Amino acid sequence: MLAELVTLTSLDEGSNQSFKVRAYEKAARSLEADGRNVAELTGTELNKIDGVGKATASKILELVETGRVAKLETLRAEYPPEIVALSRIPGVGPKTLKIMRAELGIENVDQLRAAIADEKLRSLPGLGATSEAKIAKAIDRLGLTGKDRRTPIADALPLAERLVEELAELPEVIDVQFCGSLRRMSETIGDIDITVSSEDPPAVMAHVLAMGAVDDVVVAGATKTSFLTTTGLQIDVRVVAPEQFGAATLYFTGSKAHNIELRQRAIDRNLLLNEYGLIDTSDEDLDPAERPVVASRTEAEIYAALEMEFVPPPMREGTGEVAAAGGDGLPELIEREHIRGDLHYHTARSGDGRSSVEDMVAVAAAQGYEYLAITDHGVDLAINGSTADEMLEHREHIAEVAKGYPDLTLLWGCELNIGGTGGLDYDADFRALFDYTVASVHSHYDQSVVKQTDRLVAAIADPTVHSIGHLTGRYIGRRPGIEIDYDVLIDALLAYDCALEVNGALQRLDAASDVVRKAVDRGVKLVINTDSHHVSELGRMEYGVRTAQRGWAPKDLVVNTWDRDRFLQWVNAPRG
Ligand code: DGT
Ligand code: CA
Ligand code: CA
Ligand code: ZN
Repeated sequence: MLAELVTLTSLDEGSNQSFKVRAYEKAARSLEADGRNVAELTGTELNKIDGVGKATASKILELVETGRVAKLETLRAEYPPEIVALSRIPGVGPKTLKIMRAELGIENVDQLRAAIADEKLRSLPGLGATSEAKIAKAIDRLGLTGKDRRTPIADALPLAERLVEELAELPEVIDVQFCGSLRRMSETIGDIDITVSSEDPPAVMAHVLAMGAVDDVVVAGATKTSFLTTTGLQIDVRVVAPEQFGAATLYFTGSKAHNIELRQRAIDRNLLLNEYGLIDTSDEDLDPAERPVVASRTEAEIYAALEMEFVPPPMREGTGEVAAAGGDGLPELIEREHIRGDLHYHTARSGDGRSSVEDMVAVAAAQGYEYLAITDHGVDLAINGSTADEMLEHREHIAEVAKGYPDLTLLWGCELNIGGTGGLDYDADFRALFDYTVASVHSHYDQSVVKQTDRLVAAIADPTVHSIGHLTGRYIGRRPGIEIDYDVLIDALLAYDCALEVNGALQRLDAASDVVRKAVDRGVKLVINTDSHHVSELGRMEYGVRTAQRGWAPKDLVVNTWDRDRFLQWVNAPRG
């Protein structure tokens, strides 16, 4: 609720820095840090939380008591999903959007495109031909056209996980799985597909219609319900019989290309594959309803019956995985349980870090990690970075905390900032003191491919750099990130034995899976990290692993699957 208020109030006030917007943001953080169940707090208790004002507290009470918030409803009516989508286009801030709406009547992406084509945007106050061209390019790169509007995975996956959890608790539900592009870990999602197995579909459907996420119902059938959330995202829920669950999840996970190849493989074996099962069609005299079902209960049984290895969902894109799984075999793929440490990890030492060293190390140790690199921001990152003296003090602090964890190797690291032309923080001698570094881009997103590639190569070639973090600096669906010549990049990573990060933050998933696959083909080392800034963010490791799977990453190329000795040998090897 608060996140939505932040978005819509920014649009309403024409600024994301207004007093109200910042108050909502601050309240959201305070409530998260507080940790108690917000729905169980009284008004007095809410007011007592530092950072939660009266107005916010009363909205929370209103939501808990009535399930709605009047102010939010008013804002939603005024700023429908199409307008919110417009505001996510780089270059279209809340202020610009307000002017575009008032002066040109632009209410959606198609109308914005038309205005750009007519060169009308450049005549608005504060805009010009350059910003017009920049917005046009951003629209193209983000694929934001008309009904193809897609939702960033960061907005869809947490919601799907919550819905699946809620459905799993129903006594009538035997099994439940989100499928479709979301299960394949696509970066953007058209709609969410949820498959439920139950003997009592009407009971499940009745519950679905009563769920809090439902805004508008599109289809309310006996075994399928489609609805829209308040943000305009469509969710399809289908209920199937328990013995058909595997066939249904396989079908609805797709991709379409993967399914087509599987069906062909079935036909070659006198079998028929559909959403109900894998069926033996060899006896042509049998009535179709009587044909024997070879497999249908689990996906694993179906793959086995097709004489294939199980294909992990992120790989199911019809790009060679069916041939590999049915032939020479898939690579020994990275799995979450192979991960032995996190190597991009912030603490309150960073301006944007929100948990103490003690707390961050405690949750990492609870994951069973063998090693951990604490990589707070270097001095060049305005506001968030630390001076050399602060970093030296931080080293003592980390060493002190390390005494409590004899089985965990704590590395004093740094997230170096790659400057516009490839420069890094501090001087080379100081950088060399760090046990481990990750270097990443946080600014200068609008340079040419050549300049961006050069700056990355300069960082990779630096002897104090172990890895490159969140490669492009993108925020999926919001900021495209830098453009890179990948062949040159990969050559440099190989030449300097530098690892490429797969950042598990859902807004980033950077390097992207297609880049990971290119790197893997050439044998580039990878590292999968959470880039955590708070104790609640360790679950990102799972998303990073799934993104790496989507890029066909084998376990052995991922340096943070290596045992401590092998890992430290790589870290301490001379480079540059
Ligand atoms: P999305 O929602 O656009 O991000 O992408 P998907 O892959 O989730 O596609 P969606 O929601 O239209 O359908 C879910 C899955 O259902 C899809 O991945 C495969 C399966 N499916 C849907 N339509 C067809 C079809 O015409 N043929 C085949 N073979 N499979 C289909
Ligand atoms: Ca879908
Ligand atoms: Ca669908
Ligand atoms: Zn960073």
